[in-house]
Amino acid sequence: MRRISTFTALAVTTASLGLAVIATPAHAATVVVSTSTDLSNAIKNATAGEVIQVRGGTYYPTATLQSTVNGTSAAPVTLTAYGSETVKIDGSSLPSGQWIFKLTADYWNVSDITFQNSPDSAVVCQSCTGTNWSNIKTIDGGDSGFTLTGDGTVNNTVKNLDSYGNYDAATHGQNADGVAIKFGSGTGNLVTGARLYNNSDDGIDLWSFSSPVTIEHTWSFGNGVNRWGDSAFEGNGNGFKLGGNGVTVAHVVNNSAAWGNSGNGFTENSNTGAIVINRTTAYANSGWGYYFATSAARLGKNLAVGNGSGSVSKGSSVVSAGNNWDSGISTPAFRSTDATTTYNARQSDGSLPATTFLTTGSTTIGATMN
Ligand SMILES: [Ca+2]
Ligand SMILES: [Ca+2]
Repeated sequence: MRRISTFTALAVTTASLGLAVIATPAHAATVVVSTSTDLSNAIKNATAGEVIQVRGGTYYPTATLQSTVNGTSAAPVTLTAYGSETVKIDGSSLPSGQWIFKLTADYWNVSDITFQNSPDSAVVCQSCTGTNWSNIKTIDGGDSGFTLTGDGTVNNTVKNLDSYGNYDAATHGQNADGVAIKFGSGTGNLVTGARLYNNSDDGIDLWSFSSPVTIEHTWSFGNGVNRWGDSAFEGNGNGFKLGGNGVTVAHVVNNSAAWGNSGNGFTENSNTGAIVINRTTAYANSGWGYYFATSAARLGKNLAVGNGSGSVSKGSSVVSAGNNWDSGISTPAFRSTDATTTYNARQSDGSLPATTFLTTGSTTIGATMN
């Protein structure tokens, strides 16, 4: 582990000149790690303002990487790949039931790292404030890929996450979501640019999270399909599962799409709140495109095509306007229904790959698929 501190260098220089030596602040260091042990220690012993850079390669930690060290808004802790190198942290050597990475901390920026093959959840941020996650992958784990949970979950941003292939074998797929923001509270949480697919349970699940979450520019597809030959498979397969456990909360979903899920594209899941859903598309899900039977959802300018149970199930408290199931609204044609390009590599800035899939050119209805 190599530590570089500009403050240390300054202290040495002033000492050699016979000047008063100022105590070296314990921050502003950069730490470069290239072994699992050093990675674990760097995370556990991080200090506010520190930058942890991980050299390229695949790491196999033997215990959960975790920290309770807080950064600050002005001096966050940074955990990221070294330069443009490819970093994978693999949970194959962890004991069963362990997570790869757990933060119970505030103000961390984590970017450009793949967390794969976790025996349980891959990444869990518990009661975190002000964390930023960008260009992270959480894949092929034994429970949900990426989780925010606990009270005091405030102002966290998850940007350009890929979360796929997660499956809880012991419980027959009933739990592993792409993103789980569950069992907690706190405002200002945002998921943007996510691709959540081929997970055994839901794409994103907001079960029992009692403050509004905002989701935008997110694709959720192919979830809840039994891809594991599990004869007792129990995955739910909702693209966007926007409630649960009796919580009433006005989550917001903008410009996002759900397709090919085994359940509903977008569902209240018993949340009776004023959920806001605008400019989204639900295509070829096995259940309803939009299931809002008991909520006071505001559904605007959404596009539902080819869903097994139908376009929308809406109760009397739903406000519905400008959607293609509303009277006088036409259904624009898709430029493509071939989803192949949605699996492509992301663009150089980390945004979703370019695609014509489910685009229509409409400026008034449906997701823009970017
Ligand atoms: Ca489930
Ligand atoms: Ca779920």
